[in-house]
Amino acid sequence: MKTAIGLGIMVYMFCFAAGAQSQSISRSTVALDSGWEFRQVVAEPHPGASPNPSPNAAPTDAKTAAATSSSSVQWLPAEVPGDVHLDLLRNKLIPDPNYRDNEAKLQWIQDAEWEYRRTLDITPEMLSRQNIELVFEGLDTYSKVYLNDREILTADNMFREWRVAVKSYLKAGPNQLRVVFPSPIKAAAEVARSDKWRAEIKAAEKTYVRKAAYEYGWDWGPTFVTSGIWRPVKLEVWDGARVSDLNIRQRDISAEVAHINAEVEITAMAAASAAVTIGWSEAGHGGEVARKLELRPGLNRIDVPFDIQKPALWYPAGYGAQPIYKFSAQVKVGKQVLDEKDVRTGLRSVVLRREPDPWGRSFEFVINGIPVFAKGADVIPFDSFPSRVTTAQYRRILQSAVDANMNMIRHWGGGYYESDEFYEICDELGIMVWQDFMFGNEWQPGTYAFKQNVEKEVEHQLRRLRNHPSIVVWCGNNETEASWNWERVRDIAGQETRVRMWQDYLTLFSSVIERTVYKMAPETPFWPSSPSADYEDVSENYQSGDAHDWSVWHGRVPFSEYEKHFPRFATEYGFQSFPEQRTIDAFTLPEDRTGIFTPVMLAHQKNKEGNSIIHDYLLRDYPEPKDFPSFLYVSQVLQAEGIKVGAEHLRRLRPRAMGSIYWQLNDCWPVASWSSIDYFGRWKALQYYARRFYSPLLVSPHVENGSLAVYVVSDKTTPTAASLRLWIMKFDGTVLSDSQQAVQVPELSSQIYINKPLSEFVNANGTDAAQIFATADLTIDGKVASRNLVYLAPTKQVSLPAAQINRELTKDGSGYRLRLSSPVLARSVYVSFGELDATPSDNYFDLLPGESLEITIPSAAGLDPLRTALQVRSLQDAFAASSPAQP
Ligand code: BMA
Repeated sequence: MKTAIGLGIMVYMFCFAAGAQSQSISRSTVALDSGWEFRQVVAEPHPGASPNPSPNAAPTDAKTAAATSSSSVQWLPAEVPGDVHLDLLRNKLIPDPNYRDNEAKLQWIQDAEWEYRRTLDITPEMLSRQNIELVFEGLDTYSKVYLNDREILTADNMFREWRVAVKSYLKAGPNQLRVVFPSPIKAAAEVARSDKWRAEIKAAEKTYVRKAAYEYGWDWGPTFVTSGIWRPVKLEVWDGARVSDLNIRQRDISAEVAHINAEVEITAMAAASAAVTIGWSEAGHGGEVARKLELRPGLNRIDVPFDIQKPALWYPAGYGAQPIYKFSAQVKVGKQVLDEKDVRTGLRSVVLRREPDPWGRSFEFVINGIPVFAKGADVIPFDSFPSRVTTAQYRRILQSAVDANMNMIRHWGGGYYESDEFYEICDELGIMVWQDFMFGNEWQPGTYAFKQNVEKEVEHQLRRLRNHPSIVVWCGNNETEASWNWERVRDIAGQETRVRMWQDYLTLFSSVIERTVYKMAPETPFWPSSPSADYEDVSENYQSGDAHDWSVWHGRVPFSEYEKHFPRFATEYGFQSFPEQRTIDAFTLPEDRTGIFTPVMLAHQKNKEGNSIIHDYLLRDYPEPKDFPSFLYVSQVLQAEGIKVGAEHLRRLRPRAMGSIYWQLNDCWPVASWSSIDYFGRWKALQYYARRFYSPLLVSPHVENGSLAVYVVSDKTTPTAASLRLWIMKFDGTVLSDSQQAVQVPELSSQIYINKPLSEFVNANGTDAAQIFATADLTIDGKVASRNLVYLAPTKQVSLPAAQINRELTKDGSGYRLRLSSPVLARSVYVSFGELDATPSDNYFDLLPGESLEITIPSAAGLDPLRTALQVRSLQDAFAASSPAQP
C-alpha cells in the first residue's frame, strides 16, 4: 500500500518483516570501559614535610591508614564506569563505606586529588577516517582530560555528555588518555570565589559545580563526595555523516490516529544528496517514510511528519498495556548507508489539567483522555555509588512499585538523572515518572556561566530522555522555590539583593529551563518546582499546585492532621522507620544493636532528631516495645499505619486530590529512613500496606463527624458491581453487627456507601469503643478485592488481647504454604524466617478472630530449616506481657 502525504513524502505501509540492511554503516564505536588505572595525586613534598599525602585524613584503623599511605599513590586497577570510593574498596584500601561508622573515616577522600589513565591503541586504519570523537557519557565532576599530555577538556557538570574531536591529538600506536579530578570540595570553592555576589546570596560553594547534591549528605544519606568516570566512555569513528539525534515528537495522539513528527539531526562532513528513511514497527506491524534531502556540511535538521492509524496506545499500569514502538532513522547516500539510529517509545497523550474548580484549581494528569489518580512514592538514588546499581536492583525496586499498585514515581531532584535502563523499565512497566531537574533545595548561583552550563545539561538530558513515554512531567527543581521563604534565604540583607536573587531564579528556571523544555519536548508538561502553584499564592489548604506536607514528622503533629489538609496533589509526605533485623545485622556488630541510640545506629540515622521522633510518635500510640527487634517491627507498623491515614485520605478526596506520592520508596544505603523498601530491596511494612491502600478498588471505612462512613474509591474506567460487607466485632470474635449490600461503584469515583452513627454500636448495650473494631470487605465475583479494618477509639485506648497464632507450614510445589489462624484479633501479623531467603506473598496483615488465612512462601530452603526459623508475631507480641496490653 502506498499513500502520499505532505510535500513529496511517500509513506509505505507494510507488514514489518524487513531483514537487516546489507550495506555497511560507516560509524563504529569503540568502548573504552576497560584497562583503566587510578591513583591519588600527591604534590611533591616539601623537604621535611610529613609523608602523609592526605593532610585532612584522620586514620583510625589499619585499613584507613593504608589508604592514606603510599599504596593509593601508586597506579592501581580501576573500573569504569565507577568512582574513586569503589576503586579504593575493590583494591582493599578502604573498609566497606556502609559498615558501622566507616563513613566518618572516609571523608579524606573528597579532599584528595585523583587521577585515572588508560592507553588507547589507535590503528592507521582508524586515523584514515574523517572523524574520531571521544565521548564521556558522564564525568563526576570537576576534571581535566589530557590526551598524550595535551589538555583536551575541562568538565564541570556531572549531568552533561562531553564529546571532543580528538583525531588531531592521536597517533598510530599507543596513546595515553588521562583524567584528573582535583578535590571536588576545593574545585567548587574556587569556582565560587569567582562570583562576586556569592557572599550576598549565600549560595553554597558546592552548588557552583553541577554535581549530585545527595553526595554531600542528606537526611537519609551519608556524605561520600566522590570523583570518577561514572558513565561509559567511548570513541566514535565515522565518515560522511552521523545521525546525531532522532526525536519522535508526539504532536497529537488518539486511538484513531497518531500524528507524529520524526525530528532527525544529521551531522555531515560535506554537501551530498541523501535520503532519510523513517521506519516504525510494533507487534509485527510497521511502516516506512522516505524523504530526500540535500545535506550541507555541519548540522542538518529534518522534520518528517507522518501518521500511524489506529495506534496501540501506551497506558499507565492499571489502565491498559504498554506497547513499545521501535522507530529508526536511516541516512543513505546512493546505496551507501551512512548511519542509522533507533529509538523506542510508547504513544500516549499527556495533559496536566489545571482548571478552576470549586476548591481552587485542579491538578491532574490526563493520559489518553483518562484522569489518572497518581499513586506512588518519591524515588532517590539507589546507591551512594551509582555505577554499582545493577539491572536486577532497578527491576526489583520498580517491579515492587507496580506490585504495590503504584502508577507514578517522582524522581527527586537531589540525585542524578537515572540511566537509560531505569526509564526503559518504567516504560515497560507503565510507571509514570515525575522527573525533577537535578536541583535539590539549595539556592543556585546566578552567574551567566552557571546558567549556560545548566542550559547545556538540560538540552542533553531532554535529548537523551524525551522519547520515554513514562516521563509525564518535567519539573524545575525540588523545593528551591519553596526555599525562597526559608530562613537561610529569607534573612538575606538588602532589598536589592533579594530582587536580584529572585530575578536569577526566574531566569534559570523559567527562561532557561522551561523554555528549553518547550523547545525540545513541547508535548510534555512542565512544572516550575515541587512544591509549587506556578507562582500563585497558596493558602493552608493548598488550593492549587502540588504540595509537600511535612506537618507530620518535621512538624511533629499527629497523623490524624493529614485529614485536615486538602492538597490537590501530594508529592511528598512521610514518616521514618527502621529497616528489618537482617538489614541492620548487615552493618552492625552485636554491641551496636542494644538499642536505637548506640553510636552506630545513630550513624545510620541522618535526620538529627530522627530516632527520638520515631520513639516519641511510637509512645503516642503504643507502650515501649520490649526489646530491640520489637522496636524495629513496631517502628515499621507505626510508619505504615501513619502513611495509610494520609494515603486513604487523599484517595477518598478524589477528584479534589488527584495524587498521592509519599516520601520515599527506596534507600541508597542501609539506614533508618522514610523508605518503604530498604537498601537491600526488602519490603518494609509500609510497602505491604501500600499494596492495600493503593488497590484500584479501595474500601476505606472512616470515622468522621461521629459516624462510621464507608467509602469505596475506584480507579477503574468502567462501573463495578460489588458487594460491600461491614461487620463490627469484639476482639474475641463476638459479632455485634453484620450487614451486606450490593453496590454499583461508578468509574473513577470516591463515594460513601454506608454511613452509620457510632452511637449505633458504641455504648449500645454497654459496648466500649476500645473493645471493638469494624471490618469492611469489598467483594467482586466472590473474591475480596479490598479489606480494611478500623478501630472505633484512638489506638492508645484500644486494648488488644494477646494473640496465639496457629501456624501450619507445608510444602507446595517448589515453594511452601503457610496457614495461619487466631482465636482473637491479631494485628499486623509479621512472618519472618531469620537469615533464610523466604519472602512471604503477604505480610503485616490482620488476622480476624477465628479466620484462617493462607499465604505462599517461595523459597529454595528445606522444610525443616524453614520450620525452625519461622517466627510469627503480631502487634501484641512486641510489648512486655507485664505492660498493660495497650494503656
Ligand atoms: C523532603 C525532600 C528531601 C528530604 C525529605 C525528608 O522535602 O525533598 O529533601 O529528604 O523532605 O526530610
